[in-house]
Amino acid sequence: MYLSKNSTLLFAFIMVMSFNFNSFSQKQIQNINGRKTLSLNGTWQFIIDPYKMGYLDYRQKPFDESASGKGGFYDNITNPGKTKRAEYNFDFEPSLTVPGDLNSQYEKLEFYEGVLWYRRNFKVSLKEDKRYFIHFGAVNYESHIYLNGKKLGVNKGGFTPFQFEVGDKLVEGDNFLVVMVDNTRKKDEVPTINTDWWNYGGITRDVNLVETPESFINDYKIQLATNDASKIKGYIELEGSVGEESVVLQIPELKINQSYTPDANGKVSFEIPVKKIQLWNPESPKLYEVKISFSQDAVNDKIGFRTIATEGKNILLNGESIFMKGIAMHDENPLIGGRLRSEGDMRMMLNWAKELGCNYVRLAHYTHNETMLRLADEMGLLVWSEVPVYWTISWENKETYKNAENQLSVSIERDKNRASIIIWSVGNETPVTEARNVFMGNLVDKVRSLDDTRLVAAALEVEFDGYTVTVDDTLGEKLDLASFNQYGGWYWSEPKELPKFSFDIKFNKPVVITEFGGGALAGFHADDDTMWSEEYQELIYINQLKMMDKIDGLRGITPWILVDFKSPRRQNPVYQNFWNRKGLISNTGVKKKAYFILQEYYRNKSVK
Ligand code: GCB
Repeated sequence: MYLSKNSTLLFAFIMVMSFNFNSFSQKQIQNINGRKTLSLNGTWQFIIDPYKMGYLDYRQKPFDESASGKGGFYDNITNPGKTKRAEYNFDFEPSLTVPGDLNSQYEKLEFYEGVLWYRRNFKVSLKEDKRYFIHFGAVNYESHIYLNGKKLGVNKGGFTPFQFEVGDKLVEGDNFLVVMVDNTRKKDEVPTINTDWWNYGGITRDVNLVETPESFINDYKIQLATNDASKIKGYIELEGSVGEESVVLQIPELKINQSYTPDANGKVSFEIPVKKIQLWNPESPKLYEVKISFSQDAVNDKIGFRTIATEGKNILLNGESIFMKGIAMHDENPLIGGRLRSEGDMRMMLNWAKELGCNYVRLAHYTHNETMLRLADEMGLLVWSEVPVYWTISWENKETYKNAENQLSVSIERDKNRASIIIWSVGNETPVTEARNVFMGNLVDKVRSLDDTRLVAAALEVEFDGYTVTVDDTLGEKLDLASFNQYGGWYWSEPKELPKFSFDIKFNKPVVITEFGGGALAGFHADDDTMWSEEYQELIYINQLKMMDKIDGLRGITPWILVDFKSPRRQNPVYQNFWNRKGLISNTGVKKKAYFILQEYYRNKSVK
């Protein structure tokens, strides 16, 4: 085929656009850990590239947008050995452990925000009748993926999974996977440049090579019908050509064993009446073994069944009003100052929450690891799940919206079978403007179109006038909860003034306080008038809890926050040293005085 210069450029352009498109919209395989996988976790060589020389030529033009898609440094990295003038060589470079952010693994990377290349060699033995996918649990923030020197695509968004089908690019025996990751903060991205958490970059979650049959079970949703415990409702989607075969759904303990014939698109939808079902709840988090199969493929899952709804000022879990004893947390292991890496790390966090007396956690401010949600299912913790629409997003920018919507949709797609998740949050502390109302209002509509079995909320802000705190953000009208952050005793007023405050909440909805708290350095003791002392934080908790108990319709709280967490905004050299000290537990695992105040409150608080 002859290509003119223009058509070559056009071709290159289409290739680049299609990379973006692919990674932004490719449907995820449900339940990756239930599939046949080769883990690509472990040791990856890395090259720091602060000038992005592996990607941009000396005129700042991306090599992969040039007509040939080739260039010296780029080739050296993505396809080593192809050029003589080698200024990069993975073989002699140190390594990073995957999963794990890059900042916590080397001192010189602690503050790094920029481009870094990863490489991992692996061996496969290919089977004729199989399909192969490379699946990333999350890479922060923008990543370009290359397999054996060929570009698979680009992904944006640091907390959600993505995948590529790679059968045509894998070779028998030795293969190598290269990832360019860039965690540079940018104004129009999600999140934007300004956050109060560490911008941990890199391949932070699992990488897997997934092997499936030619036709396979791609996706399924198996949950109770909306607020109706008398039937299980859902769908199964097959990928590939399946013809007239039947798909079998089994939940042995419920004596469910149903066969369905998929429609022309490989989809079956069902509603199955159930009588004696043990509903999932925090006291008894019953999970049922679920098996889906057809002639070529089978997958198992553990799924809990519960309903969630609101009625006036009540939150009804399985039809009964509940008080949610919660705590907020980041996806960070305080003991290393880095992202949570293993199931053990995640259990430590959730065990701390259980010990505090919680039945509920707010997983702030972005999508957490899938394993975290599976543990919450198993341990009996209700979950608030959020997307990083945080503070000042570029509300007017259409690409920013698309990106936020994509992160939200992928998160719902991944976690829709988790009984623990009862609330999808579309953002945190966003300033009220017309453009923001449209942006976030559209996100609310999007959630409702994808999942009508859960509540939709956002952490709103309050206004205060004298001793009155008002909640009347118009976005609240579209939400299921009157949910907001308030920092009485810390950012406004002194802890001892708290008893004078009262709330004016304009919505007849359940009130959920998504944040309150204050900072304390563990081990620093003084009187309760001295900021940063454990006693000051303790008084905030004593007075906040008394104040909030007077709120009509208070149905849950998630104080900020379970453990101290790293933040570049928190620089006080005596008390903070780059840690936000609002934790009830320190970064060395020491429980502060306020921890025991909240624990006592939860012990005495009825869940009804
Ligand atoms: C907030 C934010 C949270 C911050 C916290 C603080 O309102 O939602 O991300 O870390 O305040 O410590 O100021």
